[in-house]
Amino acid sequence: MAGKSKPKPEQVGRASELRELLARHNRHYYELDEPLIPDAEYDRLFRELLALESEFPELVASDSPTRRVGGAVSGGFAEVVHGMPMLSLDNAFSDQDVLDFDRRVRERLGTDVVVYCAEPKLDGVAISLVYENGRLLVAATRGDGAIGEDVTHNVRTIASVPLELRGSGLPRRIEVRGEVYMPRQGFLELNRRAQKSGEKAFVNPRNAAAGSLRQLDPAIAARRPLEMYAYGIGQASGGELPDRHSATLQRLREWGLRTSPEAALVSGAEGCLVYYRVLEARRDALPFDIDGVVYKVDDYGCQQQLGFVARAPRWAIAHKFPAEEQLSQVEAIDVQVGRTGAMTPVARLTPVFVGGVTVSNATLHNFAELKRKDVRIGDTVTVRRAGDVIPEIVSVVLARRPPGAAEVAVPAVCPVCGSEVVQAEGQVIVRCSGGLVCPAQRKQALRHFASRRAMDISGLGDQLVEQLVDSGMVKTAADLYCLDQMHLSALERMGDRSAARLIQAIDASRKTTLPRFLYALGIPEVGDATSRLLAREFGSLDKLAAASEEELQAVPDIGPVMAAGIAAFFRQRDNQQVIADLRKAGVGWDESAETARGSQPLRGRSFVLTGTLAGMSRDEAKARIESLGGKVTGSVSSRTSYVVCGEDPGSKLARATALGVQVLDEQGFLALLEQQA
Ligand code: D41
Repeated sequence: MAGKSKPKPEQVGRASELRELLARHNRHYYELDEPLIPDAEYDRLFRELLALESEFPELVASDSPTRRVGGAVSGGFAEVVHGMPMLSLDNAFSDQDVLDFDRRVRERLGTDVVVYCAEPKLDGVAISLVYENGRLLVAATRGDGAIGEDVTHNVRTIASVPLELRGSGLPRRIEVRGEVYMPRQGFLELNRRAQKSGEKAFVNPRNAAAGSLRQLDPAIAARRPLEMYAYGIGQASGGELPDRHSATLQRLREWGLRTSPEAALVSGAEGCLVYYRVLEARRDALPFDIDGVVYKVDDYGCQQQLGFVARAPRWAIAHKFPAEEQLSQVEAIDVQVGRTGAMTPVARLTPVFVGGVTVSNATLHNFAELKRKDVRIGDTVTVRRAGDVIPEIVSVVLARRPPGAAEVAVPAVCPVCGSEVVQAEGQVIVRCSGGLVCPAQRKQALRHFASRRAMDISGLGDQLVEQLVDSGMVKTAADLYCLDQMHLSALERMGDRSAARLIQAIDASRKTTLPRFLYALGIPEVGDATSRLLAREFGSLDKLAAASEEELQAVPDIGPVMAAGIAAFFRQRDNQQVIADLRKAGVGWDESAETARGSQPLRGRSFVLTGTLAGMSRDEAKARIESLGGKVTGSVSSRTSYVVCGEDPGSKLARATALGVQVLDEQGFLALLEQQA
């Protein structure tokens, strides 16, 4: 039996090593607000120790990190003894973990189906608010669960924390439990400001929230964009309380506290998992970071029956999303040459599962960034992949740097074509000066030309571009239109059928639109929104090509740098030749259509507005949609294109989610409008 066997010496050693490691990471996380490793790595160490201790109970030390909930009190703040301990939550990392949790709950309760209250797990700082006779008396962090730090002076500055509760049925004294967090937008602005004034940036919104709460000067906290959601109550006396968690949330709302609008009752493990999927799909659209879902048995009678184990209630569990940060090793640092010659260092990583996908490359953006982050070959790094954003290296774990880890310098010549490397005065970007002589630039230009939002030539994938350029068959985009079936079929791995399909796709791309064509040309700095703008303003390619820098700058949203870039592009002989060749090859568009179509980009799309937008009134939003040809309707149906969701949305949001209608938050909505402008 496992319990009877003795731990091997290396297991005893490992347990003590884990205890020390965890204690150190706890200190960095809770007291210094500066974690050294990603949460997922911490969780792994923690679980390893937990597993060792449960196999060999004699390894459990009284000061083991597994016996404590959270960090110690760091000093500088008064201590607050919680009326009821603030427990932590057990974690579920898979569907199976949730099924097991639900089975345990059902077995203990002896029931068939359990009703759970599911809510997002905010990634912030747990807080306890003591209200006496309806007035905020004390606000404290969780601390070690039993004793927290008095941060009342800072919490008082948070607008969504009422200083006074309203309504009826208030207990004489009550502990409200919740999470203080910093919305993503506010976090980005805070870091932008910090960077400008040369201060240190925070690693993530949670650390920014924690750092703000431990300020001694409340004026600093007051300037930080903090918010709070209440998710439960601790000790309460002198009043009647509801008998279910969901009713408590309702009551908290009535008293003027903010609770998560996403909280919902679900039935059984099945219901939990559906809720999880829906919320995971919306994760990026939420204005704040969440790291999972919390399921709580709704009925308080059942909660009581289930009780607690050492650190956590048996009636609740946190179902974590795949971690967005993981550790990996840098195996090499390659230099990629882009469409405009820009050289980008790219880290080749030991493959790691992060944010739901396996990542083996991470861009370092440019050499200045490489230097700033001081990433070296052999380093252990924190890799982050959030949503559909490209993976990036957040930081190096310096403690794990191997001796002799090599730095990577700016190459003296282009690694692809050997051309000279240039760096313009005051610019961070290092470029290959080879232009279309450089096969790397040629390949990127072709990929861009064929991409979906440009000429949309399906079948012209990366590998084919590689073959076409390396074989010398294609030098410029115009050469694509001279390819024939015979030549293509001669390429390796190219069958007759795919060759025929590709020829057809290239042929079909001849008939295009001016904005697509402009975008496809790959003019520096000109994305697809600017291409549409230029097409609308100038109406024809010839007029645009003939425009002076002054005329270009007269267009709203076109600045001097972009105007100079556009004018220079059309002045260049090689570019003129490629454009002439493309037109000779039959690439064309209906210029008369540009102005008419351009002005109504949202035609045929319908919008439903719900909740309050921070930046504009409902009438204003409606006017902007309509001015772009879109329609605003009052109710959500499967034909609705978008639901625009502001603060405190109504049932329309739930309906949109149920129908699978795309939901835009305020940022998403503004981005959409901007795209059309
Ligand atoms: O949103 C959260 N971070 C959250 C945290 C939540 N929605 N509910 C929570 N419920 C609990 C119990 C069930 C123990 C009352 C929690 C936490 N605890 C919690 N936060 C930090 C440690 C534990």
